Amino acid sequence: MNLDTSKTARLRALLDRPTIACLVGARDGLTARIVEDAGFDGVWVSSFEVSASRALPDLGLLTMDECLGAAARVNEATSLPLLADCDTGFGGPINMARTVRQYEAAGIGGICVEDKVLPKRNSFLEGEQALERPEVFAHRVEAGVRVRRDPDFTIVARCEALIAGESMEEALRRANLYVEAGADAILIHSKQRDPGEVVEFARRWRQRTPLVAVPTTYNRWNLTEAEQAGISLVIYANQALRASVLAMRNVLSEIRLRGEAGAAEDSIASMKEIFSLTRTAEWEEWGA
Ligand code: SPV
Ligand code: MG
Repeated sequence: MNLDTSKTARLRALLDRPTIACLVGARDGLTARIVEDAGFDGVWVSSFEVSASRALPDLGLLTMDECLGAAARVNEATSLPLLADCDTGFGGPINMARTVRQYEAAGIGGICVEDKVLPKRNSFLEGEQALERPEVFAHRVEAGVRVRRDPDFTIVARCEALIAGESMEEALRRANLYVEAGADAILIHSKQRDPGEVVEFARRWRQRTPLVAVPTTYNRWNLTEAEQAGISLVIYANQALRASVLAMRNVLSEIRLRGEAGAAEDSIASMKEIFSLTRTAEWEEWGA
C-alpha cells in the first residue's frame, strides 16, 4: 500500500481487501512502532491498554480528550493506519458527532464504538454487562456517519450482545440495525474459549459489511481459520501490554534478587535498540 495514501483510505482498504488483515493493540508510540516493525497491518488503540498504562481500570473513566490524546500520540509514531477504540462514543449522538470530527481532524483512520451504556465495563470483567438499547445505539452510529467529512473514515460498530449473554438472534438483529445506520464494519465480540459463536455469527451474516473479531479468549484460532470463517479483520487487542507487564516483572525481580542490573542484561533491549526505535540519529541530523 502506498504510504502517501491517507490513513483513512488505508484502513478502509484493509477491511475491503479479500484477504484477512490484522491489527495489534498499542497504548503508546513506542509500542506502535514495534507493532509496525513486526509486520502487522495496523494498530488498535485499545481503551483497556490506554487505561492500564495509566494504572486505571477499563471502566470508561477516560474522557474523549484523553483517549484522543493517546490515539494522536500513537498515530504520530507510526505509518500504519489506526482504528481507535472509543468505548461507547462518549455519550449520545452529539458526543459521537464531536468524537468523529475530532478523530478525523487528528488523522486517525477510524473509530470503533460499542453498544453498551456509559460508563462501560471491559468485556472480560465478571458480572453484568449493561447493553444500550439497539435503536439508541444505532442513532449514535448514524450521527457519526452523518458528520464525517472524509467518506473513508471508518466507523466500526461493536456488538456486545454475546458478551452480555444475549442470544445469537439478538446479536444478528443488533448488527443488522447498525449496518442500516451506516456502520462500515461490525465487530462481533465474544468471551468464549472457542470461536464457536463468532463462527456461527459469521455463517449467518447476510450482509456484505465486513466482520471484525477479537480472539483474546479463543486464542488458538489462527488467521487462516478466521479468514475461512468469513472474518475480514482480526485484532490482537492486548497481547503487547500483557507481554511488557510480564517482562518487566521478571526482569525487576531478577535485579532485586541479585542486587545488580547486569543479571537481567540478556533479557532486556539494548540502549542502542531504543536509540534506533526513537530515531535518535535522524533527530540529531535535523539539529546539525
Ligand atoms: C480493548 O482492547 O480495549 C477492547 C477489546 O475493547 S477487549 O478488551 O477485548 O474488550
Ligand atoms: Mg476497549
